[in-house]
Order: sequence, then C-alpha cells, then structure tokens
Amino acid sequence: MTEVVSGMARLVCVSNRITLPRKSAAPGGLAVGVLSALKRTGGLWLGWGGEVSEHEPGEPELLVRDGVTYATVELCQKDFDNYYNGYANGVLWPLFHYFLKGMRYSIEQRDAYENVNHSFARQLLPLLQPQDLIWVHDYHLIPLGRQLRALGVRRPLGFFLHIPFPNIEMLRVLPPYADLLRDLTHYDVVGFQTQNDLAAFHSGIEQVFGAEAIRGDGRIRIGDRVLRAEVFPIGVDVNSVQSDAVASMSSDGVRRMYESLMGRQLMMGVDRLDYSKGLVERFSAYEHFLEMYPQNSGRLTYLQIAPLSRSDVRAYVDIRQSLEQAAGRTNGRFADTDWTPIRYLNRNFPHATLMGFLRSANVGIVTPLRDGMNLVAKEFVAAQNQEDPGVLILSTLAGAARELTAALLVNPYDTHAVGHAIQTALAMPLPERRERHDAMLQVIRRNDIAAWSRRFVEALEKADTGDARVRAVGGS
Ligand code: ADQ
Repeated sequence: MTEVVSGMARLVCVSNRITLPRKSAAPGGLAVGVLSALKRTGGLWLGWGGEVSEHEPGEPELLVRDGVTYATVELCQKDFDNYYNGYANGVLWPLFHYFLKGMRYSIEQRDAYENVNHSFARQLLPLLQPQDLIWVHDYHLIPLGRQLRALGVRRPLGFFLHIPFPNIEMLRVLPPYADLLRDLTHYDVVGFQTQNDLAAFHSGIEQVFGAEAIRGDGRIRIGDRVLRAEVFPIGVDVNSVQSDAVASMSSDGVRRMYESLMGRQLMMGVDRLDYSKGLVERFSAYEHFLEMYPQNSGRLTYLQIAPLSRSDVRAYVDIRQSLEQAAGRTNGRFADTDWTPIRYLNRNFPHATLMGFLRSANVGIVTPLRDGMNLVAKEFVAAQNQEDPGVLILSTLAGAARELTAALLVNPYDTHAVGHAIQTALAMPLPERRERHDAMLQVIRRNDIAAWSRRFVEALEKADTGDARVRAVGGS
C-alpha cells in the first residue's frame, strides 16, 4: 500500500466521475491520475458515481477508505442528457479535439452545464475544511472555480485540463468562449498537458484580456487577480506498471492470449472507443500494411481493445458501426482458416491484465487524431521487457509525442505512412529497439504520475502562501 504523506493541507479533488474502491476501475486516464495523487497524500474526492438517479441530487454519499474520503454525487436523467452527454461530451469534447463536425451547441445544454457545476459547488461546500487545497479536474467543471468563489471559498483553487486546449481560432466557434476563458481565470493555478495547450490558452487570454495580461514571468494578471498557467505533463506509475506487467504474464488471462498467438507477433492497441483515438484510420492503415507487405500474412495478430464509452452520444454510435465494418472487411479479406488479422474487443480488462498484454506486444500502436496526453503510450513503454522491448508507433498529434520523441512518430491521417511504420517496427533490430526504449523510459520516469501530482500540489501550495492568488482584495 502507498504511504500517505501527511501535511498541513488536505487535498480535495473534484472531477465529473469518481472511481469507488473495489468497483472494477472504469477505464479512463483521469481516474488513474486522480487516484494515484490521492493515494499519495490522502484527502477527499468528490464526483459523480456513474449511475443516473430518478430524483434531483441530495447530499453526497460518503465512504472512507485508506485515508481517502469518496463523496459521490448524483445526476438525474435530464442533467445526464444535457450536461454530460450534451454540453460536456457533445460540445466541449469535440471542440477541444478539433472535431467541429461532432459539435452541437444549445442554450439548454449550456444552462445545464452551469447548473450542474453550481450543484457540485453547493455539495462540496459543507465538506471543505480550512486548510484544503482544491484541485478541479477537466472540461466538465470549468465554471466550478467561479461558483466556489461566489459561495465564499477563499482557499487555493487549481484546475487541470486533461484534454487539449484549442487555439483561439477554434475556441471562438463556441458562442460563450469568452466566459469559458474568464471562468478559467478564477483559479490560482491552471494546468495543461503540453506547451501547445498553454500557448493556445495564452492566445485566448490575449484575445479577451489583451496581450498585457500575460506577464514576463508567465503569470497572468486580470484586474486584481493573478494566476499561474503552467504545463504539468501527466505520467504513469512506472514501477507499478512494470511489476503488474511482469506478474500478470503468468496469469490465466495473459497466458491464454499469449498461447493463442501460436508464435505470431503481436501488435496491440488499447483505447476507449472514441472518434478522437483514430481507430478507423488505424484499421485502414493496417489494411494498407497487409496489402503492401503480404509476407506478413499469418505472421502478425493485431489485438485492439476498445471498451465502449459514451454510447448515448450519436457520434459514438456512428464510430462503433464504422469500426465493426472496417474490422469485418479486413478479416473477411485477409483471414485464413487458422488466422484472424484483427481481434477487436469492446470490453474492459483489469488494469494489470492489460499491462501484461502490453508487455507481450512486439508493437504498441497509439495513433489518436488528437489527444491531451495518452497514458497508454506511456504504459506500453513502462510495461516492456527492457532486454527485448517492443516498438511504439505514436501519433504526432498526441500530447505524449512531445516527450516520447524516440517512438516511431506518425501522422495518423497518413494511413500509408502508418502501414510502413508497422513494417519498420516489426523489422527493427534489437539494438535500435533498446536504444529507443531506454530513451523513452528515462522520460517517463522523470515525468511519472507522482511528479505530476507533486508539482501541481506544490503550485497550489505556493498560491496558498500568496505567491499567485486569485483573491478578491479583502478575501480571507
Ligand atoms: P483517456 O482519453 O481515457 O484520458 P488515456 O490517457 O489513454 O485516455 O487513458 C486511458 C487509461 O484507461 C489508461 O490507463 C488505460 O490503461 C486505461 N484503459 C483503457 N482501456 C481499458 C480497458 N479496456 N480496461 C481497463 N483499463 C483501460 C484522458 C485524456 C488523455 C489523458 C488522460 C490523463 O483524453 O489524453 O492522457 O485523460 O490525463
């Protein structure tokens, strides 16, 4: 068990969803990140439990485990439709990932977003203690900081965006884009995954508040408020991924998968079923690969794990259909009586089993069309056998490409180039694989999950000592 670091301040994390202990972990990078931050420091985690309730939300339900208090709030059907599926996942998610085609804006949804944020703030308020540092996560809860301030909260408030931040020319498509930027300035610390995202945020701040708002030292001043906007690349727990991967190699699930390969090489992808993950393009790249390099026929199995997510949103129904067709077409065209080129599975696995699958893979394929970071890329690197590592094919449009420059970097839209990269990966000699892997392992160790949460919490602590406060003059 992780040792809980005790200190003066208590960490309070707020995110749309929470993952309760002992429930099978919902896939998603945010939950992985928040939980490891809280396991290190102890504290409170407030968020929606994932069930739609019949009535308006009452008081949050509390559960205490291993130094962490889980506060579960409820969402009714109307809010689930308008706030969660509507504004968060039908407007902000596509917009922030540059998919305007999938975006549908409506005032009702915008109002629901505001109301649910207000409800979160109202439910959090009685649970707060005088020494708390409050860390809000992701695009569902951008207005929460302003709402908490309006309710009188004066403690340091941080916000971390797990997904990309769009440049002002894209952001301006959103009718209330200026409000969204203003809301972000109510936090003391605003964190992004990459320099690109930070630069995009600056482009928005300049547009709304003028270039003089961004000071030479990187801080942002708006009226009497000062905030810090910085880059905090999220990472993984390298040692725990490694030990899970090694241990699960002898588990029933991983052994069965490995034996079923019958000595074939394995290429592996793990993504939530989401249009931003580039799965349709990836399937088509694999088809090109099989066309261009027929000598691989019967020699490589591509295992794609893609658990369903947000299946009530129209765009997700469409992407699912396209993928089923694409997998069916490739298998129909290239399969043999004893070989299926793509194994496509829409289900969850225990995290440790996934890590064992990744360790078994000769090639990890991570080709999102746009991604805040992408933890699977980092997990793939951490899970490898250092003596004989597999090769990572990584999209230049994933935040992780900023750090994992020793991967085989590809443009996910260039399906021929991705097909070639698969061949290059399969043929790569051991010394080159080791050199690339060593370089990537060093980076993910330096920027691991503990470093991410420690750096963010330190920035919040600085805000607490008055270094960068977003306080109204006279605030306590
Ligand atoms: P996601 O879009 O969910 O995260 P990602 O970063 O890849 O994407 O994280 C997914 C996590 O869920 C990984 O830890 C993975 O192992 C796990 N997972 C995926 N499929 C699973 C399955 N079938 N069973 C069990 N676990 C599974 C968002 C942003 C990313 C950002 C993260 C963290 O979209 O860009 O990296 O938050 O900030």
